[in-house]
Amino acid sequence: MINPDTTYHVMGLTRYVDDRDFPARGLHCVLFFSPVARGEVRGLDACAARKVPGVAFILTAEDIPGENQIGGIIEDEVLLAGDEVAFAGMPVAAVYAWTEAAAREAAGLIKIDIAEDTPVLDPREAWNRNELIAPARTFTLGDADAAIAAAAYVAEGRAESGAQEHFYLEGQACVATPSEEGNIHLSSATQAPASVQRAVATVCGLPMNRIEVDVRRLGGAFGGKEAQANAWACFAALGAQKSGVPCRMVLRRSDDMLATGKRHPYASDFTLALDGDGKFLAFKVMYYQNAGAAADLSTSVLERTLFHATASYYVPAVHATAASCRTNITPNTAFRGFGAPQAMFVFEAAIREASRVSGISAETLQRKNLLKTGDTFVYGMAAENDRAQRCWDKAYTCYDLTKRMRAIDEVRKREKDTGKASRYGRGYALMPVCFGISFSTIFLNQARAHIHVYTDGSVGVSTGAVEMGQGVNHKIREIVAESLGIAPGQVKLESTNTTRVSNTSPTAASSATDLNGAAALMACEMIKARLFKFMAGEYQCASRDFYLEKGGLYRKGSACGVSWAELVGQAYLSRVQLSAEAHYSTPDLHFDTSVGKGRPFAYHTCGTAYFEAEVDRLLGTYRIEKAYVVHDLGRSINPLIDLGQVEGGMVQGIGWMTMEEMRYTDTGKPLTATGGTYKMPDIFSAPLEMQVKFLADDYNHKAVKGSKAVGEPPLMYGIGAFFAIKMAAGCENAVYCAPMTPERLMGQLRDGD
Ligand code: MTE
Ligand code: QUE
Ligand code: MOS
Repeated sequence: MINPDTTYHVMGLTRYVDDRDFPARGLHCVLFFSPVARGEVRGLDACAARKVPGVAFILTAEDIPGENQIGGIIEDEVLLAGDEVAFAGMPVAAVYAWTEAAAREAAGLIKIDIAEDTPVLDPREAWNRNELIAPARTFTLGDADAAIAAAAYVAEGRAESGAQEHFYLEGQACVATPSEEGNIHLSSATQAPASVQRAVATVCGLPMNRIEVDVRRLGGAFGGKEAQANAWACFAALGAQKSGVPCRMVLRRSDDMLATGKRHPYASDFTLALDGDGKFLAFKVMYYQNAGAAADLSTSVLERTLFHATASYYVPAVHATAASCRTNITPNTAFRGFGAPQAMFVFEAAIREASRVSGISAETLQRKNLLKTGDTFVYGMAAENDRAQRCWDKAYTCYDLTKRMRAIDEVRKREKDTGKASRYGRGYALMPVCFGISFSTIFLNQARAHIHVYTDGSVGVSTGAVEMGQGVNHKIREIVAESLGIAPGQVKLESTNTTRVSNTSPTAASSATDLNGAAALMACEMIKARLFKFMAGEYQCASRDFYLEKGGLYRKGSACGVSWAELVGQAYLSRVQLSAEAHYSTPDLHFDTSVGKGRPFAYHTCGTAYFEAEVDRLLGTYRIEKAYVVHDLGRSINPLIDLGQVEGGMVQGIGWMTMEEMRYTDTGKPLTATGGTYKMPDIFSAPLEMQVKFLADDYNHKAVKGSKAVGEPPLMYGIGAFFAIKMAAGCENAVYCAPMTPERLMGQLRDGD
């Protein structure tokens, strides 16, 4: 079943926010950003800028009619800087002009006088100065210190992972159109229309019912448009509100990369204790999260880090502490995996360190401690099945892993014995993933769907889900089509619109199909119940005897000779309601933040990846040769879409671990905030051979139609690439610093000489 969206993308017919015609009588907004990472603003000179022909007006903090506040979880983020700047790239003034070129020219003429302060860039330094977004949090299980004291082996070390730019192909964008009554319609590239609605209402000083946010689709988001689409929508709305004409705010790539947050870099200290057989006894960890200059979603990201502290393994005693540290870089934000990848990297580093200390191979330690049914996580929930182990074992049999690894081991041993290392080295790594599905913020686990059946039998579906390339629209289309027994082509997925479906959660946490698909299915059931009741009256029989299939009505195994369109037409003439709205909320979720225990996830998505890498030890360059995956998807709604998610997520994870690097000067100015200086993974950096197999025959009772969420978990497979490269290079040291760029690898290879 081919996703029709894909066809439009390939043909170049898909229209994103900035592809629609924008009226000549409309304003373009370009921002003036702080050139300095930290300091006090002494003066702003916009005289020359105002004189540029075509400039309509320039707004600064004091011109905001509502509140100058866009913080979501914590109200600590201003839209426009006032007396202080907190990161290079912080918006200071918004220029509105009749052409984008005029606005950009004017923004370039603005002068700012800042008393520069020394920025804090390192999260450990922020911690030492007690510059925190919120108090540190600790999750515990058992007595970690006692277990460490009694252990046969204790591995201690540090691990660091870097930032990651979302690099959605469609940049941040919003077009705001005012109406004569002072209402504002926004066409926004956001994962969170309700959040844009709330932010715009706050900044414009209007009630939420006057703001309509519409989202057709996004050209990629990956978490980067979850909280951070709000600011740009606010700038467009402010322009429209003040001028009464449409206003367009589209960030060019370099402004987007300068001003938007990335994946949070983390620095961590870990201790992993084992018994003589390699069973994990205790894990102690401290995470220093580089939150940037404002909270954004950092505290929620941090919580997901704590939830995934022990990754896919059972550890009976855990002490995990985490702090969101305030630094002078862009506020970091959601990125596929939402804090879990950072935690899993630390744990995998701890396993390699434990392997060095104990002499037991990493994959022996991994398999020995992999989660099995009944094992408790640090948050008190127990593993409900053995699918983590089944994926691991299936990877071994499907891909003949033992043989592959022994072949590489033999070469390595020969090199060691003879003392002659060849220029090219090979290595491998296994990477299991177990990712909790649901928003850990319980109230967000809700969704609504609104379905209209039109009198010709065609169907329109509105939900809170935002299509960003992950295929949620097509999955919901298939759910609805199957429920109504009609062809997917008869089902239209409407834009995501706050006026049609309100108070929606962001499309995030991999849960859009789980939540919105379930709501859509419920709405279908409501309409079907009414249709069957109506037909039961006509046929003088029980409504439960009916079902819909192949475009028609069936009763007790035989066709009634009434097509779907005829059924709908008759029901309409008899005044049967043909629309329904349903609300779904994930059952049985609870979490007590005061003790850090509960059931925050409906279920877990698991799998195992195996990587082989080859390193050129002279140049420090490498290739990921093989990536073999066994992934548990329950009963997939659309295996082709899910395969795309697994492959795409994994390659994105490999990029994060191996090549993507954000660098700053000592004064906090980004050095890599352009497409030309930031190295992105591309088709040449994808594994030369990629195979993905699904764990068959597993109906997941915790999600719609037995499926499992797929969006984020595969990204974490990419962590395996780091360790495969490390092994291939022969760098058996205690340095666990990602990304493993060729420069860094070359440095390590030279130091080893
Ligand atoms: N896939 C594509 N093509 N583009 C995206 O932006 N975002 C990812 C993932 N897959 C993304 C993607 C992220 S971060 C999430 S949370 C999920 O999709 C969100 O969609 P879902 O809940 O429908 O899986
Ligand atoms: C996973 C997620 C999110 C999350 C929790 C998860 C997420 C998100 C939020 C969130 C939390 C509090 C808020 C809010 C959003 O929590 O994406 O607006 O007030 O946005 O476990 O992906
Ligand atoms: Mo995804 S990081 O939850 O948008």
